[in-house]
Amino acid sequence: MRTQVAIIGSGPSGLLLSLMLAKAGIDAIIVERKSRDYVLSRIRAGVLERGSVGFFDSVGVSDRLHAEGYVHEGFALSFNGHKHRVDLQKYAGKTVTVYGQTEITRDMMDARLERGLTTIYEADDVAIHDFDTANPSVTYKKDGVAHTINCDFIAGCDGFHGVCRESLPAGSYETFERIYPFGWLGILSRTPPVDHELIYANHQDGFALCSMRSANLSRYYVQCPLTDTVNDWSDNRFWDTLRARLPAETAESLITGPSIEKSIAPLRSFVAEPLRFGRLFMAGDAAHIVPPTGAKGLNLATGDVYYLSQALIGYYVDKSEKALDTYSNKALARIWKAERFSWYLTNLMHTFPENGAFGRKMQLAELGYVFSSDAAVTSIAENYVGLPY
Ligand code: FAS
Ligand code: PHB
Repeated sequence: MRTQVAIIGSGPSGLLLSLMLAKAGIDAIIVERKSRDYVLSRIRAGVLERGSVGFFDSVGVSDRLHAEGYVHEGFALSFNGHKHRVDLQKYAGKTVTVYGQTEITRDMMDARLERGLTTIYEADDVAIHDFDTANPSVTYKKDGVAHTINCDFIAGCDGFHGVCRESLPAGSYETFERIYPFGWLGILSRTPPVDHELIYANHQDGFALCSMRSANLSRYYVQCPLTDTVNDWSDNRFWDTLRARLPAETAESLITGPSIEKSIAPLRSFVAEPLRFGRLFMAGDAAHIVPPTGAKGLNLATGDVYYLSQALIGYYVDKSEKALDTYSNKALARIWKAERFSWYLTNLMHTFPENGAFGRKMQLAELGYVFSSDAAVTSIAENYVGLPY
């Protein structure tokens, strides 16, 4: 097989990149190790920046997003028993859209199918080769049969545990990492959301987040020890813990129900630099991870893919390698700003017993300052809606 761009991974990064390239007439094949259904079974992000929505608009996959997504003009941070709203429209002049990653992934998969674009699902032993030459290739096995894809470029969109980063020569990249000493226990429940907007709760017992997917599908999270497993958390224990961390008025209106999904995700900040290795370009979680506190993971991935698609279009359409040469630095400049915001909000909203009583006082002082200063709340708002590309 031959294609112009071989994309490893059928998550949001790989799917959006392939659609942006197809729109420019550039051929790409996606190689995905899991099945379509498995990819769609993963419950992940929930908030889309205006910029991400614009990218989905640009490749014609946003009809359901606009029909079923929720446009939010603000969100709340709660602390000391009270909610404090961050007015995104007032302080950043933009909104965000609540629409599950699962749904936009489904929309992009369906669009690729309708447009006759090739995805190899359930590909085993995926490997990348000769990306330091002008003739890279990807090999894989499908139903036990070996295949090779010859290509001009490889896009590493295979997430944090993918094959691309582990295929890089030792010493060819540098990593920067912060692993947080807790996880997020998340549940889905077929219950009406407790509020019309998201609530991020700072509480002495731990962080909590109230989010949603639809008028009758809620997504909730509580900070939990990394040593916990979902078996340690009955639904009743989850609901009691969530209630205890919310302002009383909110806790009283919480409607609970059986969990239909329950999982614990570890939190880390991670960046691998650079993003380019000859004809291999890294994008999305394959290159960086943010703690979900700032709702940046998926939105950073779309930003990378926008820059990378523009660079590849520059190569094929304008016969220029200039944007390929600047891709890594350009994407990293935006990545690090999102890493900072996600790290900042994670440190502000979670309990860190190791920081002691003084650390707790600093959190509450920072929160008090944020809601007494237009400059401070503007900073949070403009980062939450997404910084310019
Ligand atoms: P993905 O990890 O989504 O996709 C990579 C794809 O590559 C996968 O389909 C994988 O199967 C495939 N792959 C891996 N290795 C391969 C190989 N060797 N060969 C072929 N294919 C391979 N972000 C938020 O904004 N909010 C959240 O609440 C949030 N929650 C998250 C919870 C969890 C448990 C995780 C892991 C992430 C969460 N994220 C969240 C971040 C998440 O949304 C990512 O930012 C987003 O999925 C990034 O998309 P991709 O870069 O496409 O990576
Ligand atoms: C979610 O709805 O899953 C969600 C929303 C906002 C976040 C993280 C997760 O910051």
